[in-house]
Amino acid sequence: MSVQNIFDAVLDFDEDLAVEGVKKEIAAGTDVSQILNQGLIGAMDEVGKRFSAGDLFVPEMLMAAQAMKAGLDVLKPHLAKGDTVTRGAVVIGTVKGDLHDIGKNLVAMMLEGAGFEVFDIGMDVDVEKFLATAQEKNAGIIAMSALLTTTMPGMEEVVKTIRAKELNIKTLVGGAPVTPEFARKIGADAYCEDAPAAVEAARKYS
Ligand code: B1M
Repeated sequence: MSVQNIFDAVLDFDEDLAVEGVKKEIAAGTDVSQILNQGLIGAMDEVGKRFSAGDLFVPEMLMAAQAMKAGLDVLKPHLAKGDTVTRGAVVIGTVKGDLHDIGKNLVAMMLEGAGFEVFDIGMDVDVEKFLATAQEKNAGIIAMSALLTTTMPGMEEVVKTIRAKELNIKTLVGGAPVTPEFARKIGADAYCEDAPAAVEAARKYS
């Protein structure tokens, strides 16, 4: 076993092997930040690249993210402050009235896999909950998902409230009906077509 095996396990979508690999490396005394950054995060970076290149599709990306998450759960208790890349905190949710969460969950897992501290506040999230959580968790980024044309205005409400309160929080928006034009029109900081794009945008603002 080596950190490379963990990387390979994630890319093979093998949850059990990813968990086994992380356990073995911890037992062998391998630097936990190496397990995290080269094994788990490195693999998710590669998954993002392959998805963007059209070599991987959503179901595979979900399976890889699940393998990464299983490995990360084993590693988490061993992570001391300073081991993580700590790219910053992100609050993510599906906007008010919207109960679609598959894409949002995928984005959350990819962000976590990229080293962000992710606070997933679920579906049907109103503006107050987005802002209260971001302030409580000291998150610089709010990521919003909408799958219904009727719920997209919820994104604008969040962006407007952030502006009105002059808060230093960046807004990322995504979801099937969301377009770059809509994101621009409501004044969101970034439109994210898919999960790797969300990771890229979050990196830009962290
Ligand atoms: Co619904 N649904 N649904 N649905 N559903 C759609 C969205 C719809 C397009 C189907 C259709 O009619 N063709 C349509 C919306 C039409 C519209 O408004 N334009 C629709 C409808 C109408 C409805 C109901 C109103 C149906 C009804 O009850 N009459 C109802 C609404 C409930 C509600 O939300 N209040 C409803 C209910 C449901 C289910 C509960 C049955 C289920 C959701 C289960 C769940 O999520 N837990 C469901 C599903 C599964 C779908 C479809 C089939 C699939 C959505 C999905 O998960 N895609 C969908 C049709 C479709 O999209 N083909 C449909 C896979 C997922 C990985 O992709 O979410 O696009 P996606 O995420 C992508 C990107 O968009 C992006 O990254 C992801 C990965 O690449 N992304 C982000 C997403 N969020 C992001 C956030 C970011 C960044 C990127 O943050 C920065």
